[in-house]
Amino acid sequence: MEAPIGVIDSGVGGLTVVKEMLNRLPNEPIIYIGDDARCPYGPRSTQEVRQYTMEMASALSKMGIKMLVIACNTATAVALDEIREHFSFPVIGVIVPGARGAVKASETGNIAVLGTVGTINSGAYDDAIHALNPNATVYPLACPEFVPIVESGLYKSESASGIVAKALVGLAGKEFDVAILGCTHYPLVQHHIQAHLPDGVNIISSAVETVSDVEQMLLLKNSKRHSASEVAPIFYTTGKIEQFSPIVEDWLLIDQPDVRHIIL
Ligand code: I24
Ligand code: DGL
Repeated sequence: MEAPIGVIDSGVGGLTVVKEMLNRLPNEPIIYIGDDARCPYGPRSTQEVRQYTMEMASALSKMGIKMLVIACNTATAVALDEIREHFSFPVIGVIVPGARGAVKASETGNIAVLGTVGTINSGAYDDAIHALNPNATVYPLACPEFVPIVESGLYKSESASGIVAKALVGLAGKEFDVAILGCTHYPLVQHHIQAHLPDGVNIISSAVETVSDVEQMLLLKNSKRHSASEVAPIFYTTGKIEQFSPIVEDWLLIDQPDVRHIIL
């Protein structure tokens, strides 16, 4: 099928999911919308996040997509069900895949979840984990400091390590063998997170796990694209093209990416 897969996010963070998709499903065309003008979603109200997510999904629906991936954890946490009910194409969020990866990887059933305030307050990861393993114990931790560390570029410096260490004190004394990176940005501070978690804790990235679900859904719906030529992804931003493009170039290693402005 030639129709593209739509991917939406509060900004550029969803490019962590796109990166996995380009690696593992290189023949699938992608249309991405990043709502940079209203990023971050993490501190916003449920109602705002639902409305913004619906606006992005509607824009992609009009362009014609065969599937939608909500790459943003905060948007998935509060808007997935509503978006699913509203459209006829399959909709995949990042939370169930992340939860499944964690439940599979955990021997003890004790799982830490790191995310934005919106994601953690929604309880969506707790629900998804308990649906898969009713005996699981979940330790949720909101880490509102982490998105700003990445977006300021501070994640590359050693001072980020201290900020991460301080946040993770919230898990002190808890016993868990798996931690979920329940936010698009956290793979960029994964080394700092790993360094300040107890030895042997396995880190699961929802971005990585999600692509398995996308692939499965393509097979289930028999909607995998057959031609083997690669199609360049199209990126829309509600923000500034000249701020979005360098991040795409840097992160996805695409020269002169097709980045366009969109008003929602
Ligand atoms: N990373 C993210 N957001 C940013 C950033 C970053 N600036 C530097 N890096 N800025 O998210 C957000 C501000 N908006 C304004 C509107 O236009 C878009 C940007 C994480 C991205 C994860 C893929 C650091 C950085 C980078 C390149 C690649 C990855 C990365 F410069 F983290
Ligand atoms: N994309 C968001 C998430 O995965 C992080 C950035 C934001 O707060 O908007 O939760």
